[in-house]
Amino acid sequence: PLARLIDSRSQSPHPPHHAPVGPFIIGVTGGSASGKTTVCEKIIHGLGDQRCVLVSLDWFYHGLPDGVLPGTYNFDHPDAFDFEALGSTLESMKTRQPVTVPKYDFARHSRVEDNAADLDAADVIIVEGILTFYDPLIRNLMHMKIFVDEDADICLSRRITRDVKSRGRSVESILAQYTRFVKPAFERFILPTKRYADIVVPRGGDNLVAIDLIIKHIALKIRQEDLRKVFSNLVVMSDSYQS
Ligand code: UZR
Ligand code: MG
Repeated sequence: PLARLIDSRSQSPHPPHHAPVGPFIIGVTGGSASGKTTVCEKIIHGLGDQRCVLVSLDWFYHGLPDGVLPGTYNFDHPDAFDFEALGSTLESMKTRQPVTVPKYDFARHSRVEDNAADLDAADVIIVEGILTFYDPLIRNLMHMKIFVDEDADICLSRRITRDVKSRGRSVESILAQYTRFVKPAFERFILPTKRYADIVVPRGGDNLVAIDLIIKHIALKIRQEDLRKVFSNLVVMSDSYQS
């Protein structure tokens, strides 16, 4: 039995140290205007910016189909998003390749291809949006999942202020869209994905304790990977020395 114990211990549960190390992928979701973007910005700021990149699900809207009026199209339904494009973007980023991502214009309800942006390889990737936990393939790429939980009245009042100021909306159109699409879709598609969360953050960007804990955890993971890289380089060096 002792021999078996030693034997099973010598079989490392980790992949061989020569294997390339992928970035740490974090998913952040929650209702519209729940504070997702703020939580992400605070995490990135806390990590010291350079090694972290934010990918927004908003960039992957298909956009308003031709001939459809903005007030009649459901932007909160999973079909409104190009999950396939997001998935292949993340797959490339996983292997540390630089990628080009589309940008989205909320005032025109369309992608602005000419305005596409390049993202460099990063150690930490944060994927943020209302339905980032919805697609199983994308969800399974994530190492840590955060659900930002905020009361509906706070989300709505924040959304009115934000969308009037920076997305070119009228209060009437925001309220009409809210009752027709945003609230039902939250209950039907977003809230059920809360069960996939590792961490639920109430009070969004104001919850500095939760944000601090998250930052510390990510920083620890990055440090572990750094050590693993140093270690595997040493092993490669000593391998080549022996041969
Ligand atoms: P966040 N949205 C628009 O209003 N117009 C568009 O062209 C595309 C999206 C809204 C969308 C959703 N819904 O609730 C919100 N509506 O953007 C998601 N109605 O963005 O997570 O930043 O709130
Ligand atoms: Mg946002």
